Amino acid sequence: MKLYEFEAFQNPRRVRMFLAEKGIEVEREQIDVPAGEHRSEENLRRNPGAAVPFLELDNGNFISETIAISRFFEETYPTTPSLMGATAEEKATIEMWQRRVELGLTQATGDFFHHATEGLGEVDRYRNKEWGENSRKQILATMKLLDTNLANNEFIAGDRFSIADITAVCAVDFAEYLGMPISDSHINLRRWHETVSSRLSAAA
Ligand SMILES: N[C@@H](CCC(=O)N[C@@H](CS)C(=O)NCC(=O)O)C(=O)O
Repeated sequence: MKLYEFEAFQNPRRVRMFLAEKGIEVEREQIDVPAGEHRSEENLRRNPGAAVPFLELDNGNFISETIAISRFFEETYPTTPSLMGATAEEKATIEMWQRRVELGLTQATGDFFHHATEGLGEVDRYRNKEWGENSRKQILATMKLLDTNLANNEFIAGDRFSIADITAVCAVDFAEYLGMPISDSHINLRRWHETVSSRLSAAA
């Protein structure tokens, strides 16, 4: 099994954090995304979505999409800590928050990066500045939503650490890199960020 990734980016970090929380070790290979290596013929065959991360299984098949890769490990290693929920309600609640965070922060920070900044430079030349700036609004609104939610919950999907926290901390850190740090007024989000960032997996 091998994980193809590019260390600096948020989606590969989500998978590394997920694996670290579960104590699973997987061989990794770097794909030079800023150089466009993810768009080579060979890598497009492995992941037609032209992105990292993607996982090569021992049977030669490939799985891409961070959430699908995480699901594979969640199901394959059932005795490791569950990060995607145990009961029907837990699973649905985690998925609800994971989805909100993925659309409102992961996707929006990606759009901001590609459209409001130089993004991947020559590798990806299409820019729509207006769309980039619209993403900023979405990022700030999602941070506010999370702050409100965290007033009554220790973690994003309730009282247990889950994949929703992993998705969120990776996106919040990327937002900070893009010049959108957590607002001083968001005291609940700040408290949560400090707690989650102090986990060993956050450095994976
Ligand atoms: N929906 C995909 C998104 C993956 C993604 O966008 N990865 C970024 C790195 S964080 C990438 O490889 N971007 C390449 C590009 O935009 O050309 C997932 O969840 O894994």
